[in-house]
Amino acid sequence: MSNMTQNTIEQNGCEATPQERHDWSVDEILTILKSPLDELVDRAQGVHRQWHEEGTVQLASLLSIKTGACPEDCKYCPQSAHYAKDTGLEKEALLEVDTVLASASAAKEAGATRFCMGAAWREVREGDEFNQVLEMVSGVRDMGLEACVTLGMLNQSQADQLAEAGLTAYNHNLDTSPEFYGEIVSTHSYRDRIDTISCVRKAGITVCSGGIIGMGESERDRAAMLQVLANMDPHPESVPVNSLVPVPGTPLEGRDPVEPEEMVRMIATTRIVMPKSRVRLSAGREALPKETQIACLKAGANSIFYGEKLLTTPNPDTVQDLAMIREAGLRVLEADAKEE
Ligand code: SAM
Ligand code: DTB
Ligand code: SF4
Repeated sequence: MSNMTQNTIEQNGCEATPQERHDWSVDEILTILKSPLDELVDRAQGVHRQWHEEGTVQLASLLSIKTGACPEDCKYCPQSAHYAKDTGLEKEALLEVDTVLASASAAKEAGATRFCMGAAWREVREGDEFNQVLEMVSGVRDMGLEACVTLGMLNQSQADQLAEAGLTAYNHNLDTSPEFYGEIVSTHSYRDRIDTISCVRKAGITVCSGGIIGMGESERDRAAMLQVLANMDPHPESVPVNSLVPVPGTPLEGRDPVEPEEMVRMIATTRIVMPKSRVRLSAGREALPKETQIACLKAGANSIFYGEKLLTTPNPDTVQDLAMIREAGLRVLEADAKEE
């Protein structure tokens, strides 16, 4: 351990996370999640400073490259065909490669360093559409951006082809605890999610995996999801923490909104148990006061989705986001200043 790291640990007391652990128990994580808010945030800030001295926030832009008509029944998701007659979401074909690359270029112009492409697929199927996605990935990489895709389940050969195309990261969220998953999705299993993540890892692509709070899960479920993620070795390089966007027409439309404090708690706990990962303050920012978002950035979030749309729902204004980052005393991560 360097002297500097040792000093930082001493300054922050014994609660720092001196090294990454992969043996967390659910109870340990739950205790952290439920600890007094000041203590929790202090501890997360200490860990954050210890591992991310640079104080930067990554801007990741999102684009839905294939929208709607997904055969899966994820109860939070506006893109599921099961709820289409109630959400009114129109099905769209896969976007053209040029259209996607124009959007990536605009995101880069606006300051993003990562470009994430989402398809409402249950799973990847090889063929013309997958080949077009491979072209999108290499085109985005050629622009000097990190490329992430989220395409549902995949097998090893498909993961290897994405790696070959230069993919930086694959997003596949666990979304909640193993115990609660069946309440939210019945058309695929938690095991399926883990298997896809293993293929991504074996292909040498970085893993982006996190979840959603506010779906009716307990605090123990939140801790249990973090346990599964934190006990992966290595940890997912990026961990999106979404709060439910309760889209009218989905079965979860009537859920109580997530209290701002719960988001701060979830971000802080994620930072403590996965000290090195990029923790992304993800969906749900439209409903979060700016002060809460700043509290999340200070408690360990170091990435946001940037751009006025997520996949199908709105996201905050970019000018306001840049002002918020400045107000938090942080700066935007620049293209060639990667420190992952
Ligand atoms: N079909 C792929 C899959 O399920 O992995 C990729 C697309 S899916 C829309 C990606 C993620 O978006 C989900 O795992 C979930 O975490 C998030 N998401 C979808 N709808 C959401 C909502 N209403 N609120 C918050 N997060 C949501
Ligand atoms: C993630 O964890 N959140 C993003 C991204 N990964 C793909 C998606 C959020 C979607 C929110 C609902 C929508 O806009 O459709
Ligand atoms: Fe939505 Fe993905 Fe579930 Fe399809 S698999 S319903 S796109 S979350």
